[in-house]
Amino acid sequence: MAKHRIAIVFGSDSDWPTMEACLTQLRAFGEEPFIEVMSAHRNPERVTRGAEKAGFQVLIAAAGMSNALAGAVAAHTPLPVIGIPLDGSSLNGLDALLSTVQMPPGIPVATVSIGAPGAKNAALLAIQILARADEKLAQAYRKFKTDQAAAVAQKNRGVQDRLKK
Ligand code: RP5
Repeated sequence: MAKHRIAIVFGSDSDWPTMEACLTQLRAFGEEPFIEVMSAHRNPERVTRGAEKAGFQVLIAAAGMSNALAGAVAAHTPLPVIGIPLDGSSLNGLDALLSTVQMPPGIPVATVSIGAPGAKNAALLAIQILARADEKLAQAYRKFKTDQAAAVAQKNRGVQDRLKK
């Protein structure tokens, strides 16, 4: 098995506080991703490297402002690309959202929500993709869903108890 099945790239070290949520969620499933800061605009030559040859199965690309990174990565690989729009400007991530999601037909980028929730969901989506060919990971994901549902039930019990008082 390849050392890293998932690669995460993001546009700047200033994105790290948000992207840490992605790493934390992947590690919760025992996945250790490859990580690199690269920019579609500032060092575009890094974006064209052979991700498939490196053994990755899923790529996650995040940037703030104009998130050209996710689309540029998708243009250079047959691998599935998950794009995270980051909140890095006075437009509160709307600019990154539109530039991530509005891909021309033929170059899909699976776009998640803006910022930390999206960073977490990108990790979960990557796990779901890998889990299709990894039963152990699929079981872990089923447990994650069950635990999450139990947590909601617990929250509901708490609210119901407060209503009785
Ligand atoms: C984007 O521009 C980065 O992803 C970051 O969100 C934003 C600002 O980058 P820095 O100026 O902090 O390097 O490319």
